[in-house]
Amino acid sequence: MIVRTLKECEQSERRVVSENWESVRMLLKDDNMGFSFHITTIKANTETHIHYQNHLESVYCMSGNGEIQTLADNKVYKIEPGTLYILDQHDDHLLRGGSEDMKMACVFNPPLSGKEVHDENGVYPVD
Ligand code: 9YT
Repeated sequence: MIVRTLKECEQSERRVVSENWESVRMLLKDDNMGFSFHITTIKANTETHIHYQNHLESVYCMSGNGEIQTLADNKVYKIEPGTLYILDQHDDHLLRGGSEDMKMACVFNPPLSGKEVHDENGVYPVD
């Protein structure tokens, strides 16, 4: 069994900081679980274009507020504590932080290896 705390992961290379978000990747590909698990903070008043063409992701909001807009149909969905969004169609989207930072729990399949940051199209490469 493996046990890790958010605090110890935050103080390691598992914490990846980007302009609009930061993410603590607590469980990664090399753990051989078939998925990765991250605690991600989306900064308030930001907009990020994301399109995970090579990954499926589910995201659960624990605190804060924001919204997600799917670009295929321009629908906008409010995100608040208790909301889970599931990108089952590799959905191209805009993720917006609202008036407060959003704390999210994210699961990726296939798992991230840990070093990924979005490219200019909001994509992570296949590992
Ligand atoms: C919700 C989302 O995808 N945010 C971007 C960061 C991502 N969760 C990651 O790389 O950990």
